[in-house]
Amino acid sequence: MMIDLRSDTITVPTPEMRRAMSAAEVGDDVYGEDPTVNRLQELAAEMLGKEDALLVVSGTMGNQVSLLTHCRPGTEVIVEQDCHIFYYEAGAASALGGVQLRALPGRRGALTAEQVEAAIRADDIHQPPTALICLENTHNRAGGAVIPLAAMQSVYALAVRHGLPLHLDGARIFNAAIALGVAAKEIAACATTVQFCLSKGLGAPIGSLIAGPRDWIAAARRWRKRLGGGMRQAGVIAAAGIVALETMVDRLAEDHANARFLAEGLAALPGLELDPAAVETNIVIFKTTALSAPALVEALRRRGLLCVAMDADRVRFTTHKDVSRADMEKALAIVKDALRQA
Ligand code: TLP
Repeated sequence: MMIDLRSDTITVPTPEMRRAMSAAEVGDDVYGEDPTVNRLQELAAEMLGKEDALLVVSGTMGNQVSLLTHCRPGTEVIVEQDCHIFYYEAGAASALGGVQLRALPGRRGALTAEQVEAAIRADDIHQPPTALICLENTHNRAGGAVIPLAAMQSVYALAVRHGLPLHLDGARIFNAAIALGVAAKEIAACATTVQFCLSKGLGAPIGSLIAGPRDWIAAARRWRKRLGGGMRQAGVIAAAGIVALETMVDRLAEDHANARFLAEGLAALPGLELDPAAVETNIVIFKTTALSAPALVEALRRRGLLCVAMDADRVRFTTHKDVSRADMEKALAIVKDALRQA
């Protein structure tokens, strides 16, 4: 059996999710008539402290529907330079929205209010008007780093001062909430709109939600339809999402403990560099000095451990509900063996 640490997206639905899916009451969601989708959207809005929420196919669709709803072509969006919207969405902001992304270097994924303020455009016909500020929490490429509440609050206060909306890519907002020991709605309170995923650590097979003001969600619903994301009897998906929100949030702490355990073991190995104290959630990114990242990933794959290279010398391990502490111990033994033979 392979130990699969490529992503928390590889998690499979729980038996309870499967049961809920097969028993789901459904209707045509393009007419707003799927009771299970409606229940999921209400639950999501409630958990995030927003007026309304909308189910979308994926985190990428959630972020892009959000950008399309907030921005006009020719406007600019301030993002952190390693964020998913900039790095992993296949240029969608420009391809679909005609939006220009202004990427700023973050510290562990976070931007400061001063940095963002300096990037807001002046009212000048030469410049693209700033339309939106984006943050990502937890931050994927920063190793699952959590942006502290105070840092989120100060950027949000700045956005409000400038009359700009703030969109949070909270694909893993519940990991951030568990790590900070706060309710997800306290994090969401630092953003105008939020995207979060059911299909990562929470274990649902498909789906993300965007949440925000009621009139904004109404406009987002039209963008979702334009993109072909209007689903019909989507209650079969939503049913698993409800189980995810009701039963899978608190156990994320286990994934965080496994990630820290893994990080401590990896830090002790020659040829790898990382600070285990910097591992706050379920993502472990480390530097490999003895082998290139792709070579190490391949050596691990041959030994039964799957992970991903982030760039030439960094590798990512992601923990999730479908791996155990025993798998962590096996994974460490595999890494040790691969490095010994290199
Ligand atoms: N991240 C995936 C890959 O796309 C890199 C992963 O394996 O981590 N925001 C963040 C912060 C994400 O990490 C992801 C997925 C998304 C958005 C997009 O979600 P999906 O994959 O549902 O489009």
